[in-house]
Amino acid sequence: MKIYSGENIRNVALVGHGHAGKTTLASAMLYTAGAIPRLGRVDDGSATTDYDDEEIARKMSISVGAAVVEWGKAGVTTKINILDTPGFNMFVHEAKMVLPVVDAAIVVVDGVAGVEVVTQRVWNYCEEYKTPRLIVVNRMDRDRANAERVLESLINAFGRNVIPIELPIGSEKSLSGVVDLVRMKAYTYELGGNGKGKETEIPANMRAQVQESHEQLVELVAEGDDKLMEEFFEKGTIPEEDLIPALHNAIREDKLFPVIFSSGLGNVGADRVMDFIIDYTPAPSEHEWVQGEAPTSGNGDVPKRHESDTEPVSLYVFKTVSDAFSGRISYFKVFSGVVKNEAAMQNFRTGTLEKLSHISTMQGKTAVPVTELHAGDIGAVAKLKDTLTGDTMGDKSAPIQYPRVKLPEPAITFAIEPKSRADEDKLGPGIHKLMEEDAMLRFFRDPQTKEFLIAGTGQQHIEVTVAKLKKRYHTEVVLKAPKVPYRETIRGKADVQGRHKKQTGGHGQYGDCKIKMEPLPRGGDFEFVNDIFGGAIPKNFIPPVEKGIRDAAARGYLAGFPVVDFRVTLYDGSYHDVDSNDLSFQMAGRIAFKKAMEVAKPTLLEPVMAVEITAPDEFAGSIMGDLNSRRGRIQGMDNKAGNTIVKAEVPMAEMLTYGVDLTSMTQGRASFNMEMHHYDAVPGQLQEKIIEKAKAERGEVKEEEE
Ligand SMILES: Nc1nc2c(ncn2[C@@H]2O[C@H](COP(=O)(O)OP(=O)(O)OP(=O)(O)O)[C@@H](O)[C@H]2O)c(=O)[nH]1
Ligand SMILES: [Mg+2]
Repeated sequence: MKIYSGENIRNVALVGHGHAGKTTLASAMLYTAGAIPRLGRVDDGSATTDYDDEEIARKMSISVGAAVVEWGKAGVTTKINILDTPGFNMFVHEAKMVLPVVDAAIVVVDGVAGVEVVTQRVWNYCEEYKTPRLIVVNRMDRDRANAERVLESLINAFGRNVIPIELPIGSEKSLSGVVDLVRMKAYTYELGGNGKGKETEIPANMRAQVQESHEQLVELVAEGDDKLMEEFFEKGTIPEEDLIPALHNAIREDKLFPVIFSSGLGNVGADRVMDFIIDYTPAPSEHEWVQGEAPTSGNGDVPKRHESDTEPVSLYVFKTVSDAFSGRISYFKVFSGVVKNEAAMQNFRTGTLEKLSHISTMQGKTAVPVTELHAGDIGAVAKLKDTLTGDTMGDKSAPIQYPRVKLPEPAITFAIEPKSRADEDKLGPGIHKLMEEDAMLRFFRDPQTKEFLIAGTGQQHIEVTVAKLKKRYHTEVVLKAPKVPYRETIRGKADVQGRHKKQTGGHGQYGDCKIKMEPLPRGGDFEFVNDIFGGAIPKNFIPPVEKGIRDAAARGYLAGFPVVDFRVTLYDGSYHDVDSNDLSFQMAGRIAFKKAMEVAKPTLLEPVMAVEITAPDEFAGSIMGDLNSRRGRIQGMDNKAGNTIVKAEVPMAEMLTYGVDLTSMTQGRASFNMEMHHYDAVPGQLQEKIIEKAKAERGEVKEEEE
């Protein structure tokens, strides 16, 4: 592969709703540019960017795939790095994770469905990152594909700055090409052909419409620019050589969002997508600078870099793959300087010096070796020692950390059990490898039940993880019902004495404490107040009392869940010169805690989730009704472009299978986001049931005698 520098590089992310055809469009670009010998298909597992076993099995993208084309235009070859992102709602955070490294997002929309739930979601991500957008209305060859209707849904959702710069010629099975509204030329294709458009005359029956659309475009572009406006008024039009740079600037500044049309599978218009990327999306060298996350030196200045070869070298790792054979592969963006093969660089998080042996450009799963990568380019390297996604590396003398992408907390938790002893040994290491490549995966042990827990974005996410564990690490597991992390607390007060006394030949044991217990507000956790005067308990025995209480609280009172949000005040006690020791006072603390719980009106708390559901308006009623039956509290409703957005707070216990239920209720046309919000008391009539169930589950773990 040739070496490219800033002005001849473009980095784009294909983003959008699941099934819009992003992966297929990537294949069409690769095939048309001659990077692959035939157009790879998602349906037979041959698409370049969906190469993982799970992606092939499920016929959908699960993580970001990288590909590259070298596309010649007007005698100059440009390297376009394409990052193909998943559109399924449980994996769409992958799209957010690459926005900081691309110069533009190609928002792919289905020619039949128009704007869908995830289209809106990725659009919001782009707003957050101020990512320039080019909209591709794809699958225009499908039955019922309709350019006009889709344009309307786009303008409805994203405003009147959405403007077509192409119109399709024909539609459905008779889709035969596109008209370029900037250059006023037509390009025709053979459906399923080599993808190279043939320049022809604009069809006579389209001329009036094309002229009108051209004028609308010119007017909108001129609107943002006084000089162009004058020119437009004088001449009634703007010449191509002024229009293209003006459009380029408006797109870079997020003032305009141009729309073009294609069929990835039919290979119509993919060449135009590449032309438009080169003409209209900014080159890395055009960005003013890239800012670091926080100061790295004592003077408090936040470091920043131009995306230029002459700056100190720095790169940002945006993706990690744990390959069972080649080990860890780190995908990175060079934000400044030139990265040479074999270079040594410092990881600014760990301080480790890493050697970048064999840098490459990724073509799907294939690493294409390169000798160097310049500022603005994207590449990959294998076998870094301890560099993870989100890390920044570079020249030791010029530290910087680029901002990491913020993601929500996982929404669903399962208990995970190894099938055999051998599986048990492999489980931890296997999952930890998977966590390196999957930012939304969590793995931990329940301190109460000692069970292994696995958390992720939803049921399918966890299922994919289980399948990867089996395939890559030959580890088999059983998933069990997700656990709700209940807590216990008190509603009343107590004033009790805890005395531990034992006389068994030789040294005895003696500890005695008096405590008051009272509730704290939610989130208050635990407070211990020492109110001992005059040495009723010697100083060194006070921490043991606290420890005894903490230990007992962690093991719960009602049903074995940790007790939280309470204050204990130790105010009196007594001791024995010979028999008192740490252990005796710990025991006294435990006894006092139990006695206090008996009278302080213990109760259960449950986690409540903040949920945001987006669905076509027609489902609003059934979604609200369903949330009511789940003890949900509606916090608000909003309407946007034919979608209803419902915000609610719902107990976690009622949401364990929500992803599956919502999918069947709406035929997969809704999406939701869920985050832990707060703890709230469990209604009285439910408490008994939960306590009984928890006790039954813990049956074999008998409390040790005290
Ligand atoms: N008719 C038609 N079908 C297409 C076109 N592009 C893709 N498809 C089909 O639509 C389905 C989804 O295509 P993908 O390329 O996997 O869509 P995607 O946007 O990558 O989907 P996710 O990875 O799940 O987000 C596949 O069955 C494709 O063969 C197209 O232009 N026309
Ligand atoms: Mg895909």
